[in-house]
Amino acid sequence: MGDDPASRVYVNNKKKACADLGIYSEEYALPAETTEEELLDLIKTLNKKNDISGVLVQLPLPKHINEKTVLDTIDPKKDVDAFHPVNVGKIMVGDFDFVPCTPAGVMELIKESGIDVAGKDCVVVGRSNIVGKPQAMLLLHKNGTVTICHSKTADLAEKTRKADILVAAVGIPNFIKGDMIKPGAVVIDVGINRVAEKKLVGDVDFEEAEKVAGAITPVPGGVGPMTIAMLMRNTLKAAELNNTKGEK
Ligand code: L34
Repeated sequence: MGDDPASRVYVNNKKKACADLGIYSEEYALPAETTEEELLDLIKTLNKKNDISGVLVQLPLPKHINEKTVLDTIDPKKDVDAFHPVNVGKIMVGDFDFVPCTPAGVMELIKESGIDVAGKDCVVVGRSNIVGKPQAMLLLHKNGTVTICHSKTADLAEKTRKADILVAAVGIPNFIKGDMIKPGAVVIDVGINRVAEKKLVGDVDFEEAEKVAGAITPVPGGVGPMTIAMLMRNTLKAAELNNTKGEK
């Protein structure tokens, strides 16, 4: 909803991933002036539609829309973002169908790189409901020792320097400098900051960090594409859960 240029790019990437995989998708690009009631009505319609397995409302939403009300309206069984409180609670308990796409993508990168989280000091910088909090929980489920840092954290660098696995999700360009990283650490950059017309940078100062880190993700081409891959996985899961493939 609205005309956020970054959202336009992300949603296009999601539609393309669906098309590439043969997943049917519908897009509703609502104008910024749409009322909350109209948006909620559309979600309720899609909740009921049998040929739709997953519903995702791309964030951010315009200011006059209550984000929480919107996310609460999505049927938890179709909630491929895992933002509904029911799914958030399931993640906390460790028994979940859907995993939020960005933190899930980070976990997949770690796993596919052959990195064992168990016993490692994991530091997550950022505490958003969408990334930081669920990220910490997923690392904890893999037996990491997890610290969540945020804007009020005292002596942040002292904490990040202890991290074997460092996840940066603050939304500040080049925030994590080389001297905040433990030599050999795994550094995962969730940030996508537009600093100039077509220039994207992460939350990690890549040039400095790559000299210190043992493994590091780039921006673009790191966590972003993984977010989309995990959305596809959640959508497949949703199709299985909802049995919306026409089978009885
Ligand atoms: N509801 N809102 C909802 N679910 C989400 O999972 C998201 N997110 C975040 C923003 N709002 C959301 C995304 O989809 C961030 N995000 C996202 C998705 C895709 C990419 C980045 C963020 C992506 O494709 N990144 C490319 C570069 C794209 C570009 O050129 O801007 C990359 O290589 O990082």
